[in-house]
Amino acid sequence: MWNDFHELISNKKRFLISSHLSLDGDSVGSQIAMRWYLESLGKEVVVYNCDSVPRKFAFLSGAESFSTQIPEDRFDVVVVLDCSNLHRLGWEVATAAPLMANIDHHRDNTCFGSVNIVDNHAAATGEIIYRFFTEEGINYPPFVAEALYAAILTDTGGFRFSNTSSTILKICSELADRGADCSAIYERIYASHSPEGLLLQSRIWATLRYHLGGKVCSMELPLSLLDELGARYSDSEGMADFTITAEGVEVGMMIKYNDTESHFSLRSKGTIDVGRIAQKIPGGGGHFSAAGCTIEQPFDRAFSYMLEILAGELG
Ligand SMILES: [Mn+2]
Repeated sequence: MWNDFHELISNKKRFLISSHLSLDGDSVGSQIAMRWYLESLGKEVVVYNCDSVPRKFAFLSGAESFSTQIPEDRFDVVVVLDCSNLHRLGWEVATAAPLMANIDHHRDNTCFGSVNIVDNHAAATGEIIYRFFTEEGINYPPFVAEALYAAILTDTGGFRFSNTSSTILKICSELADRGADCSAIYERIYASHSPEGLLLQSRIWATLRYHLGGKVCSMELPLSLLDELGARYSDSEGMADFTITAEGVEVGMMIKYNDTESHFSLRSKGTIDVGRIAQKIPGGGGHFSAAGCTIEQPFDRAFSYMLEILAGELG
């Protein structure tokens, strides 16, 4: 599987790495690891993303060099990580380089690369990169182990989701042996907030409502609240996971909206495939138990449309 990748990168000099909008722990960690790997081969590497690194992942060594300045140069190869389709990148990547590597674990990946390394059984793109390093006998430094650990930690919801297997725990055990500080990483990602960020979360909690006989739970974030409180978009990250924590709830949704569009983060406890539901909306998609889509409608209309879809699914 990696032979094509080796062939793609051999004799190439200039690389661009990029990932999806709203960077998460997996996209940040995977990009740090891939950057280290390519640089260790003597390549020139730029990491560019539309969005900046969320505050809680900024402690990861290597994240400080991520750029949000759209690159004007041409590259030999673009490496796209953790991104199921090019739309999710949020920028026009096609002109940046003639060749593209696509490394991802989303099952709805559209295989848009010149080389596609897509393993939908992997819990995180970080796990795919870990396997690559392990199979090749690559000896990576502690900061890379830390980045890969953060990638897996966050894509398993802090080892809560059903993708938390014994294999994943063994991988994380090795990453800890290689220098990932599990307790410090947990603290930085899950237990550190800005005062404004925590206030924002309290306002989001206050919007919690149940629907369809208690089978659906929702929380909302009007994006104007960010300015009002001086909080950041990334301060709300991870809150969607709480929408499925009440007993009896089968589908949870967190809706972030402005006047013209409404973004839904969907969560499922296991009976409903929210990835399939998100795919009903153009540009939407994701995993069985966690997915997202944007409806280009103001909140009220988008919300009742989504409830209608869910009513059909839940019978
Ligand atoms: Mn991921």
